[in-house]
Amino acid sequence: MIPEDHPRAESLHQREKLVEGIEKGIVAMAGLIAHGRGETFDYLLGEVTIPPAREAIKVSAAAMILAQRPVISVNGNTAGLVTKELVELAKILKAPLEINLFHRSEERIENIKKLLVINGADNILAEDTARIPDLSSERSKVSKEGIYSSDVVFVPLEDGDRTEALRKMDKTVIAVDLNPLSRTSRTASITIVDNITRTMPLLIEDVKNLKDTKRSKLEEIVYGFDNNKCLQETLKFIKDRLEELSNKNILEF
Ligand code: PTJ
Repeated sequence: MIPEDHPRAESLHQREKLVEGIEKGIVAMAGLIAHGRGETFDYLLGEVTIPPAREAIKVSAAAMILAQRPVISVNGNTAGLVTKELVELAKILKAPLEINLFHRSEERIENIKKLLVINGADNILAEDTARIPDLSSERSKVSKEGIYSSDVVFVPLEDGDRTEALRKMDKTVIAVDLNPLSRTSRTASITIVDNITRTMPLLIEDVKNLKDTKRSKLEEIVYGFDNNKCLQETLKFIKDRLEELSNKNILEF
């Protein structure tokens, strides 16, 4: 039991969800290591959604609304951390949830599918009916109706290889990654440098708010975005924050 008044209660809850996810055969063992890396970067951000990420979330919402065939890619960590939110986003966008695992196993795919169904999902893809070209990992196995023929793919906690391969297929790739230096962050079309647990509610809110906005206005939002600039601003935010903290008494952090 985590005491609610524990100063790091939220972070501990996330760890607990992932450990439970391992026990239920949803999260891969490597998912714990990936989460630990994410936590480190989250400390540098101050565990808040910083302005460049907030902008990238709004741009992502606009891009997903404009999409002809948006797809939400689900892996073990996202299924373990933000199940309900993934299902809600899929419903508002009328988009499929495609289970696509790096450490692929039929058993884990089935467990994730069941979890999504229990949480109300009615459009789940997990078939291995097409291949992403130029990608040797298990993640190249995708559904022909889903990721393969999508125009916009939402890929939280992704590996760089697939992001690059999806970009080569001319898709708009939206990544959520706490590490602004990862290859995923650098190769995605839109990178949200934020914790997936904070991003999902904001993304859902933005999709709801922008859903009835004119296409020309949404296009303006998307085409005005520069991912390189967004990552530069993120690094500058971290640099300025560390500089500010380095002049403070450590007990005031
Ligand atoms: O379930 P599977 O088999 O598909 O495997 C999922 C993982 C996450 C294990 C797999 O995709 C993987 O190994 O990913 P990587 O290459 O370690 O990349 C994960 C990235 O996500 C890292 O750059 C982390 O910093 C970042 N990350 C981890 N936790 C979070 C996060 N980003 C946002 N929110 C988080 N909670």
